[in-house]
Amino acid sequence: MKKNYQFLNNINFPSDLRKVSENNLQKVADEVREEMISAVSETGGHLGAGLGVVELTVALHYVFDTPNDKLIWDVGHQSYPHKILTGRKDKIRTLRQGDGLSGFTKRSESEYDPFGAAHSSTSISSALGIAEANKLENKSSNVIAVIGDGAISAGMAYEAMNNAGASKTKMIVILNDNDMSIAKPVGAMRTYLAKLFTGKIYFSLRETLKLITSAFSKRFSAKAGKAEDFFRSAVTGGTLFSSLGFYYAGPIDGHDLSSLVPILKNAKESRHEGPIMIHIKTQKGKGYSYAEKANDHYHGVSKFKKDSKIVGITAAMPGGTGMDIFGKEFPNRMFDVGIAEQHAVTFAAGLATEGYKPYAAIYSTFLQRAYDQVVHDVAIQSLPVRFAIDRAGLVGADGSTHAGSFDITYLSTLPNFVVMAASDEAELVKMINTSVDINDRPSAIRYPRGTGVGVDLPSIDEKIEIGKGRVVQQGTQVCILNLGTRLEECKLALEELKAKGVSTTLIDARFAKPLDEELILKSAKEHELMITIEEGSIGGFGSHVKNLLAERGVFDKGLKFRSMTLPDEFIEQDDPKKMYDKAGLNSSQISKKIADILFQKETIRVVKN
Ligand SMILES: Cc1ncc(C[n+]2csc(CCOP(=O)(O)OP(=O)(O)O)c2C)c(N)n1
Repeated sequence: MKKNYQFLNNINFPSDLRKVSENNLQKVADEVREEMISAVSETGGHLGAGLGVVELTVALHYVFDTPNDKLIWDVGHQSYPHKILTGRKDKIRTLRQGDGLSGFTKRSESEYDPFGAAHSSTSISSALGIAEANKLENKSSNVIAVIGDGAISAGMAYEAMNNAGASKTKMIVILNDNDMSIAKPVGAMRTYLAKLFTGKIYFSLRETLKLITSAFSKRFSAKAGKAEDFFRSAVTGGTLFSSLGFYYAGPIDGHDLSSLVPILKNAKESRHEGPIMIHIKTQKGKGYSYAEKANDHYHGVSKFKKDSKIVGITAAMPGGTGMDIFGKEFPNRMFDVGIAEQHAVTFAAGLATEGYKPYAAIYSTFLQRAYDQVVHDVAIQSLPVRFAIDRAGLVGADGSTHAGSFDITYLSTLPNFVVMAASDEAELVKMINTSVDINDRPSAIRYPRGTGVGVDLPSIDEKIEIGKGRVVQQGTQVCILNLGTRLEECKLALEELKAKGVSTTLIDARFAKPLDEELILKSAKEHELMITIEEGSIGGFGSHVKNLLAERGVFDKGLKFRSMTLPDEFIEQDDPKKMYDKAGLNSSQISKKIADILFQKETIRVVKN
């Protein structure tokens, strides 16, 4: 820590926090907020979400016996104050850096993170699992899930509430309602929560508190029977959650520790058998004027302008995917469906059946959640949904949970799919132009995070032939078959190899599916060594090429062949270049691998299991 704090200096763990008198908790919260702003100004990361839950974090650790009581943060992007209070304040300036703290919750990082996250809407399911395990073990510890109004819009949260509501298992869900997601949250749930908020009770807190307090007590419940139910819904609203089987209380001011602490104590001491939901209202970015005001920033280029059948779909990431720009121009043709990737895909499939040309812009990592929808609703029916797959490959500070490692593998294995990977921004434009005309089957274009290499962009009419790669440079000895943006590294490797007297062909494969069989087989015949390179896991492009060559008997004739993929491990957050170094996919590693094979420095290692 950079500063001397009156309270925070002496607080390393929640057990220290619990020694502070209740009157001083706001001062602790103020110090946590100050420390968090100062740390994030150095490290970058999610500022607004954490600032909104500072008081909640203090109250939760004050009231509950963490880590025995299990506290689960949905997504985990708001967990920086939690990290400060749970033994990690001295490392808080390493957030999202190589070897530093993760920007999300992580089991391996702390016993105060009982369930890791980064993708949204998993907290209620995991909390219920832990609560059921406690019940089986006759443990009385508490389980608390904190979920935002954005994250609760996802199907998985409802699946969990449906299950929890029907069970007689005690768990506490805190609904953190700040009327914000990354962008504005969307959908009927948002309207519903707003209605609860505008109900008369929010400002008559004392009264509400009294009623909730009595409603939680066994004595009151036993006596009051139906009257209790009546009071609860009359005063606190929340009929939807009540109907799902939750004991609903709120909304209450999530920045007011004098209401948070007693409500949480009540919930903790309640003998209520079944899930409890406490709905709090907070302000995202609280205490930092820039973050309070900050809107999602814009990036990306939209080229889908001419064709009125083109529609855009995003799952709560309009800014991150660039769909906001399309949406500004064509508001009735852009759909933000909320954090609901599964729904987004099947919704796009529905649009496709009616002759529309849906572009579902979803990060590679988040599309994982919708795999059955991709297979069952899109691929099997061969519907022309276009997947714009952002954040392909390693992503840097967000680490392994956000890496786009698997899409080549999970999409290229599906019949009917066209799978493209852009090697630079000009190629990306051509691929998007090409995809407009793919009307009989699904297609996907993957591209990484970040800026392009600075090449001129082609016109909107420039297209490529499906299943055709391009030769970037012709050589004689080695053939590099590259898929995606490692192309620049391959070009550097080429120079390094040239210096060693190796003549290399470089191919931009463009397609993982369908493969350019003609070019690949011809090149296999003409070179001594073929090597594939991709920013994806094992089982992707390289495997398909290998399979083709094996089936056509090319190896029988003695071709040397290797694949360079991401390694079979999850790579932790770091600077992207360093991550690719760890993955062994930078230029010097490519040229070394090739030279070692050609000059026979590789030995065959046999590993005993
Ligand atoms: C499956 C999935 N899709 C998208 C995201 C990207 N994402 C991270 S945080 C977030 C918004 C969460 O909103 P909310 O739950 O209201 O929390 P807040 O940030 O407002 O505290 C989104 C969409 C994600 N983490 N997981």
